[in-house]
Amino acid sequence: MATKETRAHGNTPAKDTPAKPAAADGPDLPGLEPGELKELLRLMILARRFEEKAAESYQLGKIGGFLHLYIGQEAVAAGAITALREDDYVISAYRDHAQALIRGIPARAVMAELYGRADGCSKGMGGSMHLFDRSVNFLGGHAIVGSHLPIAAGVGYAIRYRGGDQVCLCFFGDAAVNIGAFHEALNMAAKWELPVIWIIENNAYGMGTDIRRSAAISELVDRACAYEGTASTQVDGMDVQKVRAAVDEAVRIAREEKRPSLIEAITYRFMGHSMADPSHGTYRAREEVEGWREDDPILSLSDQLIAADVITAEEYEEMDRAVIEEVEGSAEFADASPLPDESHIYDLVYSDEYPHGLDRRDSWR
Ligand SMILES: Cc1ncc(C[n+]2csc(CCOP(=O)(O)OP(=O)(O)O)c2C)c(N)n1
Ligand SMILES: [Mg+2]
Repeated sequence: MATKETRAHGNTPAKDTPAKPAAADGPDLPGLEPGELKELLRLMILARRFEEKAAESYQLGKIGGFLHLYIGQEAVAAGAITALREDDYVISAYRDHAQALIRGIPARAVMAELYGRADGCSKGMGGSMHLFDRSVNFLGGHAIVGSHLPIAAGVGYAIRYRGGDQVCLCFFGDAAVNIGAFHEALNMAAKWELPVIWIIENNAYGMGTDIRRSAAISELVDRACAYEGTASTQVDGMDVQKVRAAVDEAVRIAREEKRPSLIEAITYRFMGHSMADPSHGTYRAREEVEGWREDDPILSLSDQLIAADVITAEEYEEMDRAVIEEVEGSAEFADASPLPDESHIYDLVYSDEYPHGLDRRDSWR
């Protein structure tokens, strides 16, 4: 059963919990302005309310395919993405709704994508796992575990090749650290000194498998030691300010020292692996989930901000109401959006122009 005791960074033996790192391990809190703290809170509420609506729409049969909710993990995306500049890049695995919203894809474009509609950010052809929007440098949404890590290294290489100082923030789950592409990507990023920030969202499970049953290492962050020059830190992923502090520092390292970082955020998903999976009762106990729910990142921050007079309880409720309105509007928008035209089904699969005078191999169509 999970407890939530803290653990120090290092080679501590595996415990029977996905435990949280000690506060003293991370950098100091970032000292954010009240406006920035409120915005962090609003972004996490947006992600939460959006996914609650998406779950409802899924149950009504309006969303097909898989739907992986991020509920519980919001502090990781909010803390990390707000540390970036507009010209930086974000790339993610399939649990990508919060990252897309926080990066700035409008809720209605994300919801329409979940509904498979033409006004979705991927024109209704990608769905939940393939959100994409070049205008905000959000490069997906990738369904194959670990597949986007080499792409992130490629983005880092392109930044360096062009002499820029942007960074690429790459999110992935704990199970991805056992995939070959993880090692290939971290190796090249270290060797070529690429400005990539790798973020392991350690929610303790890959589908129904406890990470301690599949990883031959107890602290996932220690994987970084195999790739010299890669900075590394483990952070409490239920605390948005700590995540922000860790990513602020990684961004500095990427821009100034031109080095990659590996951050392990210890977090937890409150829902099942996907909508097809119960939240507890099979591979994890109800008490474990309830224990982590006590650390809800949204309630923790709102309590803290109300206690510190940064926000009043009324302002918090008003913020929540405004977000719910936005989310409801996004579902109405998605409902009204048309299905993509079938004639465009191959448009985004193959390039229209093949290099070197080659014929399109799909010319039989
Ligand atoms: C290469 C590959 N193998 C298997 C799968 C099936 N699969 C989908 S999600 C998943 C678990 C991944 O867990 P983790 O990386 O911890 O991410 P989380 O779902 O916890 O966010 C697996 C095995 C896949 N998508 N890709
Ligand atoms: Mg996981």
